[in-house]
Amino acid sequence: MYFEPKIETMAREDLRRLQLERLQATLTRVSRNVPHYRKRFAEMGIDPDGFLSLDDVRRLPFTTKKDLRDSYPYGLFAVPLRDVVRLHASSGTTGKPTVVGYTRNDVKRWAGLVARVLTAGGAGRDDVVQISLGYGLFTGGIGFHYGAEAIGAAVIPASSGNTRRQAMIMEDYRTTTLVCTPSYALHLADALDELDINANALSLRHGLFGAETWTEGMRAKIESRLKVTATDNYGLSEIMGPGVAGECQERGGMHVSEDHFLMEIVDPVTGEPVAEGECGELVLTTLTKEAFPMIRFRTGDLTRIMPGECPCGRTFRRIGRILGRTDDMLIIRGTNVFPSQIEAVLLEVEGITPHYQVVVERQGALDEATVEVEATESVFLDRISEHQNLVERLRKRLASELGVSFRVRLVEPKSLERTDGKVKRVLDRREQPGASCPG
Ligand code: DLL
Repeated sequence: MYFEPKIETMAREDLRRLQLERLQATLTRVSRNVPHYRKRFAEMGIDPDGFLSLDDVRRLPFTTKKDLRDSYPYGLFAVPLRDVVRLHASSGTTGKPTVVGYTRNDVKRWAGLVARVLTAGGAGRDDVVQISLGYGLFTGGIGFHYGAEAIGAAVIPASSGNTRRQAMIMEDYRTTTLVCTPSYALHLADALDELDINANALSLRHGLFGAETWTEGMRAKIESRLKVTATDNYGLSEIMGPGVAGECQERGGMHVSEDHFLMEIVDPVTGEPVAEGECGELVLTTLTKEAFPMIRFRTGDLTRIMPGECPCGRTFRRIGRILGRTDDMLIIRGTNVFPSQIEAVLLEVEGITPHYQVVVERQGALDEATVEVEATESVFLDRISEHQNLVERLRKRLASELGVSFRVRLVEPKSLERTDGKVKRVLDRREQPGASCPG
């Protein structure tokens, strides 16, 4: 099922033509209306009318989080505030968050793009969609809400938190589609167990998850505990919010709505394009945004373009699972480690949850990394000697599988700090390390 069949299956050459037209219009607009881009284009001798091929995008300057922070709050807006109908902000765990704006047209297009990923994820007008993502400045809740209304589903704006109540709602309202972060999906599964609600007796069929990194192991766990097909969904507030890319039922990567976003994968260090299919940093240019257009935004997210065509018939290319963030890769005593590799190990050990955080510090000349992981309720109530056994087992397992010795600390269930439902995976208290892809 497609939300917009003609567009989602359009021929690649038609798509490229459309992208070029839209890129030209965007460049003209930003050079006219956004002083930051006008200045950068002038410095680099870029004439927006001289763009005749999509490959020319490489001549354009990158936009970084620093550019956004320097323009806080409204400096990069391309329309006057009177044309803005909505403001959101990035979660911004460090420093000032980023404020993003939407015109009436932007809000409408956004709903359409989220409607596409919801449809791809299996939802339709007969569904009861429970949105258990935070409503507020975070784009997750409201973003999915408008998309779910656009497909005509019955929407439950549950927001995040009050998990036991959510589990009851899920049973009583006969929710068929759940939208939340993957870690919250597991919390909901725990709450169902606590309430003695059998997932088999629920009406759940599909789950759309995203907003944080997760692994195939976590997908398998969610699918078996909640009895859903679990699809991955990607987006970021700087570009729009959810709806930038989402998996279809094939679950082989997330289709990027390329008619609205131009994607590149670059080497995070040199900024040069990587070879076809290789992992690198995702860079996005918006092609239709009115209030907050972005030129070559460095997302910081590491992924790759999946090879081949998708059997679902969509012609939009797919990106693979987000493998980590350029700023989350750890180099512990010379070995590169990504949080997702740690998560894969945690999933195999009984008594702990996959909710964790890695704290890295420099002790003298050496790096010390501590994995803080939330224990399950029952383990947390156990005797201290049991904790020590578990910590020791986990430490050995991490050392043998990742080649790095971590300290391990068990913490109380649900105690790691969450922003918009997401745990910040890495707290690096050293100077910032460089970044590259895993493996
Ligand atoms: O997290 C938007 C969103 C909401 C996407 C709900 C999907 C579902 P931000 O708060 O601006 O926006 O955070 C964006 O979250 O740069 C990634 O690092 C991470 N992220 C988003 N989706 C995924 C995903 C929303 N599917 C940042 N897998 C991005 C891994 C993700 N990381």
